[in-house]
Parts: sequence; structure tokens; C-alpha cells
Amino acid sequence: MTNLGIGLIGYAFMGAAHSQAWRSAPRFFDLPLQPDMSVLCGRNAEAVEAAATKLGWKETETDWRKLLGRDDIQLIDICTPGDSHAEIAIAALEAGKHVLCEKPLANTVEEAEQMTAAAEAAKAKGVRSMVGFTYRRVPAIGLARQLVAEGKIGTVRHVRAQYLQDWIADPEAPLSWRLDKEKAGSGALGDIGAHIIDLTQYITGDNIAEVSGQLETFVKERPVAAEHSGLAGTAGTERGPVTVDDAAVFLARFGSGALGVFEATRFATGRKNAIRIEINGSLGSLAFDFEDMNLLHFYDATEDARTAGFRRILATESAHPYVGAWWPPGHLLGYEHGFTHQAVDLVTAIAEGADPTPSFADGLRVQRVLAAIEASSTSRQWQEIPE
Ligand code: 4PW
Repeated sequence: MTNLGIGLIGYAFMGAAHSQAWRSAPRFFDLPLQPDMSVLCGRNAEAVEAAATKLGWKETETDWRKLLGRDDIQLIDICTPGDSHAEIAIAALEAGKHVLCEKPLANTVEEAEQMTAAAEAAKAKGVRSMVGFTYRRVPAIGLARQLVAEGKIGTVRHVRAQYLQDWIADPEAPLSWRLDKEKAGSGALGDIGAHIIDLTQYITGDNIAEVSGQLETFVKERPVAAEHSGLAGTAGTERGPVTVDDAAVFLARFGSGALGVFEATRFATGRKNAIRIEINGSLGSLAFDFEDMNLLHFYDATEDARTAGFRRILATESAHPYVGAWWPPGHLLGYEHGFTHQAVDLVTAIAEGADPTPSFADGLRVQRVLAAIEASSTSRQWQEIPE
């Protein structure tokens, strides 16, 4: 089978999640190409070497540009903070490499537009690109999309979505790159709000047309991190400013006229990674919570009123998206499986010469919603999302 050489840039939280995906995808799914975990790239030679050994990469590199000149690398996987997404992705696409880029696509709409233009130009040469809105690949979410598309809940009226975390609720939790606007572009809004924007548009098959939002930074100064990885770190002695939002709330009107209420926060004490989505339609409702991610709740309003009620669907049947490749019914999947499914879909699209989704254009659309929420928070006016 033909190899697909992968160069992964970044090896912290997301780099580790993607590494396990590249490792497990060919072991559980019949892939048309063999992902080859060729090179792990990071700036610190010693640290990237240690990460490569731990995560299963053959070689390491400290300069991502060197990956672009290698014939044995066909795909660049970008797991760096948002401030380097545009530069790396555009250079990789121009070098003829397929690109998987972590979300949000970029730190600004302008960067996302440039990336999308580069992706369009590369597509003409058979080069593919995808943005990593991984939660789309949770089987219960895929099922929710199918049920909406099949008309099972009728016309969508209400979209209710929350992404709740609490890892900086403590005012002494240290500053990480995720709290630095230069690095991350925005705070809870782009880091986690972007997911619920993408997910609700994906499930409903409808786009957000206008928004009214508010951002808040509750804790304006924090200890600078002595060391930080993923969502945890240790505080140093110096203090520094928080330059992003701690929380974002917004109202939305979808193209179809459905109304949306959204909340993204890192201050929801007790909520660790709760992605809660409820959709109410004219014929029924769907509800999902990532903290119980194998379940989809479905209410069918056409049933006999005496016995109707929310049904708890355990999305672990082989009839559910992706599940057939894993375990027997009732043997639950977890956070990491979404990344594996993402790798499977990308490799399949590359082999078939098809366009993978979510595309950079989809990522740009989410970026425009993020920018409109920020603009609305400043102007205190509703903002339309430009096409
Ligand atoms: O999905 C989430 C991210 O987008 C993650 O699990 C953590 O929060 C890390 O970044 C954001």
C-alpha cells in the first residue's frame, strides 16, 4: 500500500492527540493509504526528541520549513498555537503538501481568507486541506446530523449550545499561550466557542447569519507560567496581563430563522469539558453532552403523548458513524476517537481525490462568526456575518 508521509508540527496536548490518531487509524480502519509517522517537529531539539520517542515518530526536526522540501512527507499536520497557522499552512499548500490544521483556523479573518485562497489554489493541483473541528467525528454528533437531515425533528426552531470548562476559574491559575491574544487570537471565544459554532452549523446543516454577543475578562492579571502544558501549569513569581476573553455569550439567528443561544466559558466551576447542545424542532428535539459523549437524547413529538419522552440512544451500534470499526455495542468510545476518525476521513478523501470537510472555507466561516461576536461586544449592536 502507498505510504502517506506525515510531518506533525507541535507535540503538546493536540500533538499527542493527533499522534495517537495517526497510530490507531490504520490499525482499526481499512485505509486506502498507509499513514507513515515520519517526522515530529518542534523548536526544542531535546524535548521534541523525547516526545517523538514517546509518541511513536521516526525522526525529528526543529525547523518546520525543512519538512516542506522532503519528498517523503505528503501531509503537514499543524498542532501549533494559532499565530503560526497561516504562515505554515500557506507555505505547506504552496509546496504541494496536504494540510490538516488545528482549530480555530487562524487568529484573524484576514489570515483565514489568505489560507482559504491558498487552499483553493492548491485544490486545483489535487492538494487537500482540512481544519480540525474534531468533535464533528463523535458518533453521537454524526447521528444527530443524520436525524436532522432525515427530518426526524422537523423544522429547527431553537439551537442551545454551551462549551463549559473551569481550568482558569482559580484567579491564580497561570498564564498560558491560550490567554495571550498574540498567540491565540482570542480566549474562550475562539478556543472553545469555535467548536459549538461549527457543531451547531454541522448538525443543523444551516449557517449562522447574525449575532449579538458579549465578551468578558473576569481576571485581568495572572502569574506568568513557570511551566505549562495542555490546560495545566505551575505559576512563576512574575505577573502578566490576560489579553483575551475569559467567557463569551452570544445570541444568533440562523439562515433558516432558527434562534441560537450560545455560551463559552472557562469559568464554569465543576464543568471540565462539557459541550452541551440541544436542538428543538417542530417534530422533536435532540440533546447531547460531551461529558456523556456516547449518548444522544432524542424526543419524538409525533409519538403517542402517553408514552412519548426523551429516548436515550447509546451511539455504540455498528449502524452509528465510525463505530463499526471499534468494539461491540455498549463498549464506549472516548475523546481520542474523534481524532482517529478525523485522520480516517482525511486519508480517505486524499486517496479518493475528494474534498475533505470541514474545509478551510468552513473554518473561515467560523472565523467570521467569531469576529462578528467580538465586533458586537464592542459595538453593542447585532452584526451580520458576511458571505
Ligand atoms: O477541544 C478543546 C479545545 O479546543 C480541548 O479539549 C481543550 O480546550 C484544549 O483546547 C480547547
